[in-house]
Amino acid sequence: MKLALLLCAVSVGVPVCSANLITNGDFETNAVADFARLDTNDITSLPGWKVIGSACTATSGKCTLVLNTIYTEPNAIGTIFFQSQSGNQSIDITGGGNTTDGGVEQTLATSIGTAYALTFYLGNMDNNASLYGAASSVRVKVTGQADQFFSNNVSDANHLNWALQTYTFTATSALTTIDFINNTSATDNEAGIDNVQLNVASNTPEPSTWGLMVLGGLALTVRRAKGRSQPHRP
Ligand SMILES: [Ca+2]
Ligand SMILES: [Ca+2]
Repeated sequence: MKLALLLCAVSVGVPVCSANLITNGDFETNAVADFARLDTNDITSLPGWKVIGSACTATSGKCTLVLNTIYTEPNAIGTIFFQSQSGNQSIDITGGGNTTDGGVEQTLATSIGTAYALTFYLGNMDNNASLYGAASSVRVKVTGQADQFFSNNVSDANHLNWALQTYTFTATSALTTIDFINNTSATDNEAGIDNVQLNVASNTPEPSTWGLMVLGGLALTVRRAKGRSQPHRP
């Protein structure tokens, strides 16, 4: 514990120890029993996030679903499982069925010229399941940046496959909005998002370098302490 605290204290501002800037990036706030359908412009159901989408408002499926990790569905291949990547909840930005342009967004303070690392997990349901036969795809829209597209086409039998996605950008505004917008084929009803994190990524040594520096400093301190505690030889 003491070493961990020291690492944090020494490496303030580096990704390995900086705080996640995203609010409720794990979608755990406000527990749902099995799942919940969220409509566009909802800013209360998922604290920190605003539900977005235009086409999805005209359907009963809503824009984004919150899924408890226990949620399952019967399917032609047997029961399929929508386990979270982290914690007890994830979201599905295809909404109910596939409402084509659902998603969520969050606006947060950023420093112009600073590089940030955005990471998240993208969930794909087994492509062998009926209604889930395509890759899960998301369009990430960040203020001042070109749109980024991420896709996961890996199938785990009857379960979600969660794949880590990363994107580094340099902020161009004091306020940055990050959108996760469904880009999944209408033939597939799941695009999972979980464990969203944003950390400062600029002008810092690699985490491994920080670790070596700290351990080197500790070794030096220990050697000096030992030198002081040893009795003088006659
Ligand atoms: Ca979660
Ligand atoms: Ca799929």
